[in-house]
Amino acid sequence: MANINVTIPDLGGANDVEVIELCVAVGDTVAEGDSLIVLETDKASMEIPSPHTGVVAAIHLQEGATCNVGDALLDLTAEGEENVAPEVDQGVDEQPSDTAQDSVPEPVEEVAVASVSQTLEMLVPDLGGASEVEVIEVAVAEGDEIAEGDTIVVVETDKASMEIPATSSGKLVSLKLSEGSKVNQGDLMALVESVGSADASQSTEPAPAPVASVEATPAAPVTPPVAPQVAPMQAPVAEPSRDQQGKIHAGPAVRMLARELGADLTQVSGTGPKGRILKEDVHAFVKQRLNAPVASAAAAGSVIAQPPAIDFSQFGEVEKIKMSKIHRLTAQNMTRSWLNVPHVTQFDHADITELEAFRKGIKAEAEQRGTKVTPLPFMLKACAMALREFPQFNVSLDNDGEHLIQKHYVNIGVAVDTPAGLVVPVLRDVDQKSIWQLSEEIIEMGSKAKNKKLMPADMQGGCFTISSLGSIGGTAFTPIVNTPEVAILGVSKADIQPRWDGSEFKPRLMMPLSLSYDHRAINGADAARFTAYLGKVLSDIRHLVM
Ligand code: CAO
Repeated sequence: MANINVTIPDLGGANDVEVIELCVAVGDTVAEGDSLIVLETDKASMEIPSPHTGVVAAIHLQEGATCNVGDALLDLTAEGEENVAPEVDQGVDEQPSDTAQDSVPEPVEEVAVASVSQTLEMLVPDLGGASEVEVIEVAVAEGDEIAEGDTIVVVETDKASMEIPATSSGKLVSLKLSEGSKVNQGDLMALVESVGSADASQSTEPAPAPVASVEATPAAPVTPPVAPQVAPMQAPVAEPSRDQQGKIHAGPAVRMLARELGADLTQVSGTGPKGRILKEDVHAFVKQRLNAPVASAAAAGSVIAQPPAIDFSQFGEVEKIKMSKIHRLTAQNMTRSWLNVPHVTQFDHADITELEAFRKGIKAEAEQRGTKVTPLPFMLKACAMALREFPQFNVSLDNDGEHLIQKHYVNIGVAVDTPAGLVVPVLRDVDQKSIWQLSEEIIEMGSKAKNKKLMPADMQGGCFTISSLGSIGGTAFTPIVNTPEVAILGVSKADIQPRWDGSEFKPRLMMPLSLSYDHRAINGADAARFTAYLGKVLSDIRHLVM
């Protein structure tokens, strides 16, 4: 008989992680791999599997307790084994032992034994909460020698396509994904044989996820499963940011069920202890969603007929081209916003003559700093100030239809046109950043967008969006509100125009502004004040430092 002290494994750097479920009791017989407890961090819930078969002799953690790596979890009594010490470090300098490995729930790599060669598992990294993400391209083949940073696959989420790079170098011995596969965080992508590494304890795992059963907390989907013919929006899309939603309390089985049914857990009310979401809650939510829109749409008589299908080949040669996923989802998002949000667009001009002179004056300094300053960072800064001045623009409509969610942070998205489609990376805390910082971030985000390097987190948490067509042309346009935000600023090309100064016409550089807003949240007078304020700040950028 042997006593095995099972400890908490590496939790991917998370501290004070909550025990949300005990899966065993004292006296239970557990098999290797059986779940012992379920932990929940801000980002994921995870089951800790048993490293051994045995009988639970004592449990050291209770539901609701918090724990850290190395904490005593429970004691197992196993037959025919020596006493087993808690987990020890598995570096190459240590002599790896079965017992040491046994206290780790599920190793993410095969630790090299008296050698520096190892087979490493490459897992799908954090996809910003997105699940069932489609692999649209596989960039490597089995047998390839790959270097750290090489693209392994390209995946496409609701918001962007992105390349997933190799996290170490070596020979790709097995590829576990193919084009069209649907992947989640933690899925096995590939096995890589790394020979001659100086440090065999180094893992290629992108995020040091403790076990294979880690489930990313699903963020609110960008596109909920709503047909374009929905009734007037009674439940606006939840802000896809975990910060605003708070933690979702649900076990892995509930999360899996929600994924299978396409239910957005951020919108499900939990009836379990401490508001925990149960399977019944997911079923009730889905049932309600299946009934409600049909009934209300029909009642409102607002079902919109699809245009009839037309065979265009009768008029000439045609070609059927598949839309990219981003393109399809952008189309759905635009339709949903256009149909649900009562849009109004306020047009105005900002006199940027002095701003432009200042911008030209700092061109040399910008070059020295290795950056470039366009009018956009000034627009961002001015909008951030306007959002502070007019907080009614920095809200989202709550799902209950009775509240507004007032945001006290100022994150602004910038629409970027890429060959793969329209994406909106979000710049954080714009009100706290300098023009230099914003210029650098715009360039970085624009380049990431065009090179498919944006991660979902880069596109979440926006309060307001700027869509700038200023480098292209046009005098005005009517941008569509990027729900759940309530306003978007369209910027067109600045042009010299004659302005009357009271005694004569003067040539002034005028930048056209087109502010579209959700008339449920904002009234017309506020919109006119907002653009007038932008005009004031941009015409005399000393206001930007006030
Ligand atoms: N009026 C006049 N000129 C403008 C201007 C404006 N409103 N906005 C930008 N410009 C000028 C810039 O000053 C720059 O000229 P200089 O080199 O002489 O200074 C030139 O246009 C090009 O600017 P840019 O596009 O490189 O940089 P930006 O900061 O304006 O935009 C980014 C950055 C990432 C938004 C841009 O690269 C991009 O992708 N633009 C596409 C716009 C788009 O797709 N919008 C979405 C439409 S939504 O359907």
